[in-house]
Amino acid sequence: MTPLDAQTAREQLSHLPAWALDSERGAISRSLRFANFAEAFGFMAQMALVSERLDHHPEWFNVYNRVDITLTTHDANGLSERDITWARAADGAYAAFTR
Ligand code: H2B
Repeated sequence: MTPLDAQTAREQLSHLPAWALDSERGAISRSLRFANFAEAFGFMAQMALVSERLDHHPEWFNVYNRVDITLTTHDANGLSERDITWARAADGAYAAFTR
């Protein structure tokens, strides 16, 4: 898989302002907060199905109502279009939850 070039990555990320870029690693990350554990885990269950559909999987950490997410494409050794697609889907899913 081909990684995004730096300019394309920056352009794509301008539409994902909540995500922070680690350009050294070629990864983006975002921390989400939910009302409680059930909501956090509901989000994760929803995004687990999306991950299977996209064949793209997050690095994530959950404690109670918090989900920390890092996206990178292991096959590209950096950021790819799939990370952008996943981040967009996550932003959409998260918008449906109340904090
Ligand atoms: N997820 C992520 N984040 N990066 C990958 O390179 C990747 C993946 N590769 N999910 C997929 C699965 C690959 O291992 C399978 C075989 O398609």
